Amino acid sequence: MQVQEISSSQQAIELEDKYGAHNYHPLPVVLKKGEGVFVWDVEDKKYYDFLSAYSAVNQGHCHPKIVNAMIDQAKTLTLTSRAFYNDVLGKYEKYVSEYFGYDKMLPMNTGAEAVETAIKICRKWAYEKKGINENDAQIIVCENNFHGRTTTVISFSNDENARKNFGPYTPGFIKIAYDDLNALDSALSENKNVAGFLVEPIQGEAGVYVPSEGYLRKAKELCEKHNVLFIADEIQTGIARTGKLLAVDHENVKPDMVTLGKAISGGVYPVSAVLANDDVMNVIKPGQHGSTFGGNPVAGEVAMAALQVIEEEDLAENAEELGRFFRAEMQKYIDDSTIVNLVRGKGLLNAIVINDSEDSSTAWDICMALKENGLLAKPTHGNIIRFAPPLVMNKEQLIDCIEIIKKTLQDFER
Ligand code: IF1
Repeated sequence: MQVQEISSSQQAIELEDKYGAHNYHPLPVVLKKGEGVFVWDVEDKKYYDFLSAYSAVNQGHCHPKIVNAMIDQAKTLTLTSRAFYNDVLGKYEKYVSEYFGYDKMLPMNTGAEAVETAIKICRKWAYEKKGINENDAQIIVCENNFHGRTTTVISFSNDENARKNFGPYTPGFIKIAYDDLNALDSALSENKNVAGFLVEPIQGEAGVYVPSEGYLRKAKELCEKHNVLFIADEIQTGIARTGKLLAVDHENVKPDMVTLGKAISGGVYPVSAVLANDDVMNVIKPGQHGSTFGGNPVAGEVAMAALQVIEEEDLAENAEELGRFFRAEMQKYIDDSTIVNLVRGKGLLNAIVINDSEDSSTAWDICMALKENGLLAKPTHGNIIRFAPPLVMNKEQLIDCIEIIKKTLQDFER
């Protein structure tokens, strides 16, 4: 069976259209190489990557330390399954647990799997520790959440595109407004079967919504008051993206459970994890949860290398500093703009809001123009463009990118 050679972007696009499910609508650019903050298309055009694979390549594309960790382990032992022990998993679990300050971690592969795992642990804790009657557990979630695309997770989504015609839906979730402590307090007071509160410290897909100062801390306090687990989904906001190791660190909040994914592997390999202390994690007994690839030796070596890079290259500090600079520079542009309403974000997770309707093509058109000018970004919802470069970007490169963004936006000014 011959493997098709790709000689043009158009050819690659046509192959995906013919042979691949149409579950995405990508920007029409076909990438063949990535290095640090740069990617190249099939025709060798170079771009700044301002999406970072949705915050998975925080350490930059193909970071040598991470790739070499994968290569070395892949040549040694790739997968044992959990039917047997191996000489990587224990040190991986120790490294990650201590890195984030928890007693234990449960290794999985994708972000959605980590969220599903956290939901299962939360429910089991509710029945076996809190004393809620079996099958009565409720988990509070926020409007406009994004936690993955499995059937249970989309059951509590309010994005019709992600949810419609995938029913029947998993019960046991209460939706409240994001960044609304009164709504959380009411939900906790009115429902005696609440097991957990699952929340994104910043709502990424919804459009990089940064909650009010103190929201996360007060939400955690309310959860403590009602003996409810505070579960932070840091799959997109974690691993230094917002200028701290975890976004909850901005408010010194210690969640009862944390889900991690994406940049825990630097975008080199699918790795995710759930963190918790023994009083929660130990509700899981042998044979009650897992996956074939969860915690495999390659994942372990890749994740340890990826986390070392975050520390060694001070990427959280860099994200904090460059993020402030980015928002300040964009604000100067916005002050005189007729099309950009605002810029918001934390660290190097930012977005601009275009003053057009959600269903307008303006944000998409701007991203197409940015592509022509050598910078790749993508709208989240109609009129919002997310800007999230790899955290290894330096100030000179960021200045170059800001000039590209300003020049591109200028062409859309009315
Ligand atoms: C897509 C964005 C979406 C996540 C949070 C769990 C997951 C994600 C906070 C699931 C995944 C990805 C999925 C990808 C686009 C991207 C994304 F917000 F990052 F932009 F969709 F909202 N929790 N986010 O952000 O992790 O199973 O994907 O490993 O599905 O289109 P996953």
